[in-house]
This record gives sequence, structure tokens and C-alpha cells, in this order.
Amino acid sequence: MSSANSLHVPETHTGLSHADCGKMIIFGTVMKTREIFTSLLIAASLPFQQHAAAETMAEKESRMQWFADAKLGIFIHWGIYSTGRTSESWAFHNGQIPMADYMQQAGEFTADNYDPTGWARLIRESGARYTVITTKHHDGFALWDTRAGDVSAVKTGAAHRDLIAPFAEAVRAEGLKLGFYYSLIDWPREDYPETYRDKPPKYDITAEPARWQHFLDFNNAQLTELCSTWHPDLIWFDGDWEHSAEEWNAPAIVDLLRHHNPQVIINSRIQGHGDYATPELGVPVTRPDSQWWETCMTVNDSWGYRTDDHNYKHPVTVLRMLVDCISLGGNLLLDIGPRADGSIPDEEVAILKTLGRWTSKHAEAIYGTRAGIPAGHVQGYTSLSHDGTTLYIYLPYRPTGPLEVKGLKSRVRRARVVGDGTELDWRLYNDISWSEVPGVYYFDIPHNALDPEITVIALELDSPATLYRGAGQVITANE
Ligand code: JFZ
Repeated sequence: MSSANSLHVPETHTGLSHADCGKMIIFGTVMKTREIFTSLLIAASLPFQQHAAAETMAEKESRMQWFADAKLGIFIHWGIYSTGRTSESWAFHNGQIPMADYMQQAGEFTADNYDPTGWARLIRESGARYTVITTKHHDGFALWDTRAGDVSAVKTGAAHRDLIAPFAEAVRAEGLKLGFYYSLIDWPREDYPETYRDKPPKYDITAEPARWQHFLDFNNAQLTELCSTWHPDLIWFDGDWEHSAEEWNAPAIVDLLRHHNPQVIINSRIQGHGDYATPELGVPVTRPDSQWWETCMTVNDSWGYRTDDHNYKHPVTVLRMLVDCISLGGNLLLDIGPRADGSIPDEEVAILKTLGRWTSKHAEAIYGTRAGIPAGHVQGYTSLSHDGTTLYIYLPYRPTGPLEVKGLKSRVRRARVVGDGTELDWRLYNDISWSEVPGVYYFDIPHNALDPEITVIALELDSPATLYRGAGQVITANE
């Protein structure tokens, strides 16, 4: 029997650390062990070798564990644009409104009805395990009491108080991981060379390196404030695309963050120096190459609150997107946009509550799961338990007949409905002893065991899921 058509999931990694891989490429591929070892010693002693590069794959897996297990995070875009009249920052950048008029919205950013405890509770009840809040968008308006700059909720906002401090406390009190969105770009600043289409930048950073360094120092001062005060679990950078890794001095930023929290997780928007991938434009169709990824998603068509955007996704649509992410082994970072007074639109609350009912019922098929099996074996989304011995099947429809599962070489020991306990009967057809093509299962799902939104079936297997991935077998001998 050939094993070429078999797939054992989950796949294991090579066991080589990132640092090892990088150095072996640098020093050539054909090397004797002793030479490699000597090279590693030399490389390890070079001054630019920071501890980020020295991390082994096992260490990274351990650092990324909570993120890999979390599956759902809630993103919050909140700032002076939350008046609902303009897009976040882009409105003045694109010339839709003069910058001065845009910045005047700070006078309406009251946070009068801000309830950080209520926000954190709603987020936890949605089933999210982490949250990421905009501490500063591209408009440079800081939501905390920054001493590094003059534009903040305390100094220039109608709120006149630090809005991050009580949120950080509430988030931690709910047992959630705390993430900070931080825009590397700060368009209004005199020392930031904003670029837009054919408009020349305010200055050329190679001609005025001190001016650029002044800006980098400012960013670093703000990041130091955020990290030394609240030790965030995750930093979600944005705006890296305007400059290269060298111009940002990205490794130094990573070191700064790691200095305050060696376990910090950093998103991808720092010119190749992040920890995980962030696919754009929704949920990917095929499984991303990156072991860790997260897609961020709006609940309507806007990141921040907009009075004229009523194009909310149906709560069950959002739920399907979450299940889609789970099945492809990634996370969904779902964005909400509270109003300037701190109230959260009813439609967004409804989406979070829908997620909450479903996630609490199906917790075992969400947290700690890994990507499922490729499409074609079953009509539905799938995931696997961490040890690979339970296959979860998510049905975003009401089946009109038994559920078919084919190409499964591991044998099913038990089948049940998650969060309900109903045990399923099944039939196995074409289970032929001499064939490498496994039999086809048909599971009967009683209608009274169906979930109103997405039903989850757990198949308990006799071994970590092994699949048949071929095109069928031709008989070559009669035995
Ligand atoms: C960025 C921000 O500009 C936006 O305002 C919002 O905060 C979002 C979460 O992040 O938007 C982007 C950034 C990059 C791309 C698209 C939107 N991109 O690379 O396609």
C-alpha cells in the first residue's frame, strides 16, 4: 500500500528553530554539523542578534499558545471620529474634510456614557478571549494620558480623562488578554512626513534624519508609556506600509516591547517583524501558510462608528465567519465601533450576544482546536482537537438526510452532538479490507438535536485523524 495518498493531520513542524533556519540559510545549506555549530556560535555572539531571533520554535509556540487557542477577539475602533460623521483618520488624509475641522471632533469626544466594565463583560460574554483597542489611530489622538504628546483624550478631548486605564483594568478583571492597536503613522505631526498620492511628503527623511529620529523617539516614548504602564499581551501595529523596516528601525521597536513583556505578541504590520499573519479582505479561502493568523473584520462597512452605515452583517453571518476562521486554523478579530459618548450600537451588542450564546454552548469545539481537514470529505466546516483525535464538523444548515463523511482512515468510535450530548447512530459502507480507500460514514442527526444557528458534531476517533486523499483504487490482484 502506498502512503502517497495518505495525509496525517495535524502535520508536525520540522523541530528546527527559526533562528537555526535563518542561520543555516545565511551560512549555506551544505555544511557539516560541526561547521554549522561553529557558525551558530559566531552568529549568536553578533551584536544585532536580539532575543527575538534567538527564540526557538518551541519557545515561540509556548508564547503563542493563548493566541492559537483563543479563536475570537474583539477589536475596538474608538476615537474622535466616533462622532459618526467621518471615517477614522482617512477623512482628512483623503481631503474629504480639512484637518482642522476633523480634529475639532475632539470637542465632542465626551465618553459621557463610557462603561469600561460593561464593555469588558460584553466582550467576555461574546466568547472572545482577547480584545484590541485603538490607543491611537493615524490622526495621532491618544486615548490615554500621554506625556509624550499634546493630543489626547485628557489634553484635547472633551472626555478630559484617561480612557485606556479603566479599560485595561476591566479587561484584566474579566480574565481577557489585552491588546493595544497603535498606529505607527501620525499624519498631523510636523515631524511625520505624511505621503499621499502625488502630494510630496513634508520632508525627505534621508535629507533630514534628525527630524525623522525625533518622530521615532516620540513613537518610542508613547510605546514605552503604554508597555510600562499596562504590559499589554498583544500589540497591533498599523500603518507600517509608509516606511521600510530599516526606516522604522523595526527590530528596535520589537526589542522595546519585549523588554516590558517578553511574552508580548506582535501582529504582522511591522514590516516583517511580527509574530503572525493578518490576511486582508475577509476570511481566506485556502488555509494560510502561517501557523498563526488572524483576520480582522468589520461588523458593517466601517471600522469606527458611522451614523450612515447601516449595512450590518447578520449575527449568524458573523458566526459563520468565525467558524470559517476556526476551520482554517486562525482567529477572527471582530471590530466594533462605539459612539463618541461610549455607547455601543444595539446592532453590535446583538452580534456579540449571538456569538456568546453559541460560543458558550460549543466551547469544546472552539478553544484550543486546530485547523480541520481539507474540503471534500464532508459538507461543512471542520476542525480538530489539539491531539487530533476528535474531528468537529460544523453544519451551517439543517441537514435533509444523514451526514456523509468519506476518506477518513481513522475509525469513528463515538459520534455526538456538541453542547447537547445526543449520541448519533451511523452506518459504514464500502469498508473493504483489501482497499486503501476507507469506507463512507453516514450519521443520523435527530432534528431535535439541531442548533438554531450552527450544529456541531464531534467524531471521536481511534487515532489522530488520518485521511485518504486519492482518486480511488484500481484492483491489481485477486487475493
Ligand atoms: C488600517 C487602517 O488604515 C484602518 O483605518 C483600520 O484601522 C484598519 C484596521 O487598518 O486599514 C488598512 C490597512 C491595510 C490595508 C487595508 C486597510 N491593506 O493592506 O489592504
